Amino acid sequence: MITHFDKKYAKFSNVINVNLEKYISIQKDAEMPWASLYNSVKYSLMAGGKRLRPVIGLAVAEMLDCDFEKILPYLCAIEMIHTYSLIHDDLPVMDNDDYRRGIPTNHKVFGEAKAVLAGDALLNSAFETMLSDVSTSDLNEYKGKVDAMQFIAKASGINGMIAGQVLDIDSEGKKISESTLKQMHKLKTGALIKASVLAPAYICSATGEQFMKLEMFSENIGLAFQIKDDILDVVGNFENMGKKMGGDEIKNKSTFISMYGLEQSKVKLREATRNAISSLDIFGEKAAFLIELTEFIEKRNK
Ligand code: GRG
Repeated sequence: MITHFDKKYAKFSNVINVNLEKYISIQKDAEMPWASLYNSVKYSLMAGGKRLRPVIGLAVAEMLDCDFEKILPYLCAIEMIHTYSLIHDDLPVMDNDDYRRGIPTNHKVFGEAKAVLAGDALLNSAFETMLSDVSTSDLNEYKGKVDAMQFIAKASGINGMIAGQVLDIDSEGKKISESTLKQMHKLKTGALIKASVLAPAYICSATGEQFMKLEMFSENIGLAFQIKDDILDVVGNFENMGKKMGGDEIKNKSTFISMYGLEQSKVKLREATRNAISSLDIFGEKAAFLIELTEFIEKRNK
């Protein structure tokens, strides 16, 4: 049965797809001899994917009564950065995966060199997209947008997602502490999810209290997302996930499953979900869709 939530999620992810297509098309110069790289970029960017991060961002903006047009360049930029990270993570030199989003990984189709460059191009396209919006913005929106952009840069940077990936690589085959595991995920996946919540908070001028609550919310959904991702690597399947499962154990990765086991991981997932939802109390009924999204993160099978 298709629920009201499903319809709204599909509507929001469609808004994102339309805008991603728009922003990435601006970058294409068909006359140029390197235009073929654009096919590689588009192959991964438009391959589907849940669009969870930008959908969360739209839900936050709606809750704050904020115009979607103001935040779309920033949310699409986050999805571009996320896609770049997946392309690079799938490379033989990293996780060496053959499938992603239900289709062969970028390097399987375009070769490793072009996959590296497609990732690089997406990262830069993200910043071009945001900067081109900032440069034409009203002065009264300028500060929030620059703050959002700075947050996104840090979240994906050397002390953010990239740091998390370094910890992930360095922890393979080792026994790591609980705090290192948490820090690794906070950086590797949590930071960009946090940016999806806080970029709209900056741009939509959230109050100090709203900002603080959204920060708590984002940290808890980041944790819930990662615990669920680790659970799905054990119980998920290719049809739903669009990639091979079970890789964490084969690669001897440090995960919530290797640290706590499946049942205890489910308890921790429930706890993080509950904490995320309770940090939305101050928003009252306006938080309804964001609460459903949080429950989706807990219950998803893809
Ligand atoms: C290569 C710099 C660099 C970083 C890679 C985030 C990351 C760091 C790698 C991705 C590896 C991975 C599978 C991490 C687990 C969490 C995660 C990001 C899952 C995929 O995200 P979803 O489920 O994917 O939102 P879709 O395809 O729906 O967008």
